[in-house]
Formats: sequence, structure tokens, C-alpha cells
Amino acid sequence: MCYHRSIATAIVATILLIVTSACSSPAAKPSLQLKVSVVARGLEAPWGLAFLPDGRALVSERDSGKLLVVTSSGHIEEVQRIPARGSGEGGLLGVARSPNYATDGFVYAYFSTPEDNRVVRFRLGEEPQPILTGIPVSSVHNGGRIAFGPDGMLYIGTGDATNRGAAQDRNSLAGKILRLMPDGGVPTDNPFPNNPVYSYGHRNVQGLTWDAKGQLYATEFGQNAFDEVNRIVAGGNYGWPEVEGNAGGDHYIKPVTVFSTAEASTSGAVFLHGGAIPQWEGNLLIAGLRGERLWRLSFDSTGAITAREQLLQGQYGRLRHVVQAPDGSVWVLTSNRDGRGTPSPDDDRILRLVTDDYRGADR
Ligand SMILES: [Ca+2]
Repeated sequence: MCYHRSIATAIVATILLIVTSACSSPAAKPSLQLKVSVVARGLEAPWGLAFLPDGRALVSERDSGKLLVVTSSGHIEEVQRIPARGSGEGGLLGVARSPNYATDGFVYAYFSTPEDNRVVRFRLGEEPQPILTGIPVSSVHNGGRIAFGPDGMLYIGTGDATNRGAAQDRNSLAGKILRLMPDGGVPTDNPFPNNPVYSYGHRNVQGLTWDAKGQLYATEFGQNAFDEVNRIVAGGNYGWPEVEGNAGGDHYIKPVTVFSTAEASTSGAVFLHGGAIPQWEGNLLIAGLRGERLWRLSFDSTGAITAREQLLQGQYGRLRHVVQAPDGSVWVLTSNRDGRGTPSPDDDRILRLVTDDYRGADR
């Protein structure tokens, strides 16, 4: 099934805008020009995105259960329907592709059923096979991001599914970051024996990304006050529900930074690598839902944050995810049809960002 309207309307609306720094830090980088184009329109609550080696993107739609292939020229094709049956924040959520995709062809997806959240793997067009079931499910706080780390293992962000105490229970899969082998087995070097739990004390993890040194960072939604960016260590306890944000003394690992929930509601995140956007090399981009903006964080060599900049604020509505494409450009998913937004006729959209110094192929 093709969406010809999207083909016809792709590659339009290239918008030049001045990115004004809203950062209070004196270390903020000077303003620079961004070029924003719309890759695709008319999507419905897109949630996950994984690039295939040929540059096409696999995109999941939360409520329809559709797995779409989107090309950089805006062609959209449904390639599979995943049997997701979630409510509220549940549904078809994260998608990942095997780091060995060229030889094994495996795609991974995280979705909700009436009984659980689960992770499946499959080759496109084939029956999905569960590799992990029994992640607690609810109408809210389902986590759902999945991503392969530089160690070749599959990392899975889950939520507390409204059972707050489960986040501190290492025998529950709720409120965790999990780490599995690609076939679903538990790696022998996980921090707790025969346990997929990699870190715990999380409320609702929807962002997983690694810096150039291979350090994992995760974003999570706070309750009323503080969304968090955390630097994840094996076996670490990040405090929920005992503490939120920077509270808690030395009992729990503190966030790298926090945002107010109104200015963020942090979902997907990505570290930029490869030099395609030289001003942002090594920076962390974070998509904000309620905050309706893209946050950019930069770090010094010790990992301390040197700048926090707000991009796209109020221009495209709620933002669910951000990913770097194989050509170095940055793709952003809007989330205005997720039941909490104010969608425009074009929503939901996939945006493509480059800067004037972009060194990849332009179009
Ligand atoms: Ca925390």
C-alpha cells in the first residue's frame, strides 16, 4: 500500500530558520542555520524508527500496528502489520534492526498485548517470534525503546506500568533497562546472574543511545517535576520511585541532567557521530513530547554538560523520536496524533534536519 500524497509532497517546505540559543549557559555555541525539510506526512503516531543499510527507514505506527518503509524521497509502503493491541500509551512501539542485518535479515519490535509488553524478531513478511514476553503492561508507562548497543546486545527500555514499586524489584521486568543476546538469551556478563535486568529504578524509559566511547545514556519521564537523562552503568539503581530527579543523596545514581516535565517529556534520543554535522558532533539530541522541542546537549571530555539548547520549539508540536540517518542527517518523528496533541492536516510528519555545514548528500 502506497501513500501517494506523501510522495507528491515530499521534498517540499525546505525551511531556513535561525536557531536561537535559549541556553542560559555562557558556553552555549553561537546560533547556526538549520535546514528542515519534511520527508513524510500523514502518518499516525509514529513511534520507532530504524534505518536499513540501504538508507530506507523502518517506521512503526503505535495504534495501527503498521510497520512502514519510508524512503528519503518520501515514498511510504506498509510492509507488515504487527499484532499489537495496546491502549493509551501502549501499542506498536520500538523497532530495531539486527546489526548483522545484511546476513541475518532480522528486525525487532516491541509491542503491547492485553497481557504484556513483548519483544519479537522476524524477517520482513515472516511471522514474528517472541524473544521476551511478560514485560508488565498498562495504559501508561510502557517504555518501549529498543536498540542494539556497540557490544551487539539488544537493550530494552521498559516502564513501571503504574506499579511503582516494581522498578526497585530486580525480579520484575518493569521500570528497567534490559540487556539480551540477539536470540533473546541472557548474556553471561549481565550484572545479575541469569537476569535480563541491566539497570533498575527507572520510571519510563523511551530513549537509549551510546556516545562515541560506547557509554549508554537513557532518557526517562519523571512524574510531576523532573525528566531525566541518565548515564547508565551495569547494575545501577536510578532511584525511582524512591526519588525523582536529583534528590536522594548518595543512595541512587543521579541524572546527568534534568528537565522540567513541561519543557521536555523526554522520549527518543540520539548521539550524533560521523561528522556530517560538525558543530553537533558528539552532541546528544532528545525529542520532547509535552515540551514540543528538540533538546541539544553538548559535553566536555569529562562528560559534564557544557550547553543545553532548545531547537524547533513550538514549531512542529510533540516530538517522539530522533535518529541519525546513514547520510548523517537527523530525522525526527512528530507525535501529534497520539491523543495528546493538536495535529495539523500534515501530521504526523517525519522531519529531516541538516545544517549549512552538512557534508552528506543533499537533495
Ligand atoms: Ca532517577
